[in-house]
Amino acid sequence: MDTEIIVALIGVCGTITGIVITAIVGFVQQERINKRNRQIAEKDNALKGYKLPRPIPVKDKRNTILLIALGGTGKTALIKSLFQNPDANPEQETLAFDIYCSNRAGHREGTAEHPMIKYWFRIADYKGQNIGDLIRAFIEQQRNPYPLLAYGFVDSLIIMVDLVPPKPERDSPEVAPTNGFDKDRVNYHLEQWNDTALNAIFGLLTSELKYACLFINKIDLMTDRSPAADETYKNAFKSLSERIKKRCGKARFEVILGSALKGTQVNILEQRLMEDSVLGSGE
Ligand SMILES: Nc1nc2c(ncn2[C@@H]2O[C@H](COP(=O)(O)OP(=O)(O)OP(=O)(O)O)[C@@H](O)[C@H]2O)c(=O)[nH]1
Ligand SMILES: [Mg+2]
Repeated sequence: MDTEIIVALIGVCGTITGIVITAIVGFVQQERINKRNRQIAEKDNALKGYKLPRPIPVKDKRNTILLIALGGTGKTALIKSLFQNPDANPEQETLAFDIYCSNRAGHREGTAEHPMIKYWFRIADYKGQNIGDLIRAFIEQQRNPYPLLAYGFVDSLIIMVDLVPPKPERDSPEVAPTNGFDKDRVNYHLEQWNDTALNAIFGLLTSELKYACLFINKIDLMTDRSPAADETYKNAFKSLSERIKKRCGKARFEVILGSALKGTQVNILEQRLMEDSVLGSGE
């Protein structure tokens, strides 16, 4: 064979080998980069899981609610009434709160012209008497992947008070209806939900809060339900409602006079919770 042809063939072979080696090196490098990116994305997702609430489908709506009240005010009765389930059981029990989960079908934006969607309610029933326990349990929650009560994702706050103290023992006779509220009980709520306590509660919330409510319970025990009497019940808690309102920022705030046991005005609360739900992001 001609020397020139041999040289040319060697040259072509060299070029092809060079191209193949470059392609292999490029491929290996790209694979390394892809692997690294995958690892970063996995880590990111894992970290997100520590910050985001449990995912729900994009077309559904969610409302995560913090419910706080002194012992015997009627929190558990309210949850049962809201969920229309006498046996509502908490999905998660913690030191300071039980978290109840419930789904409800309803019109989007709350009115009939909108299509039906699924609402996901999660209610944390604060069972402690000590706000320190509440804060500790809230922080503990954040250590769970996809916490049920994720910081930055509490949409609603219900502070519940009552007009009459609970019966002293579970088997004591039912409290009878009365003409006028119990001043000592009202003062006890006002003392307990002072500025310091409210600051601690609102410290757990962010500007994501959409709705806050002061639910004045046990209205069924008031024999006088004239508009003037209703006004006096609301006025008894005026200083507390003002303290809450001033901390609400852009969130809607209202006072509801109702009865968790009889279901009075619970439908209004439920309507608000649907209206102030947020769309799922399918995280
Ligand atoms: N008459 C009347 N009684 C109520 C109402 N809501 C709750 N109760 C009664 O008040 C008592 C306490 O109610 P719960 O729902 O257990 O109160 P709670 O806030 O969950 O109490 P703890 O779990 O001890 O913190 C029970 O005997 C209820 O039947 C109400 O609207 N009207
Ligand atoms: Mg309870």
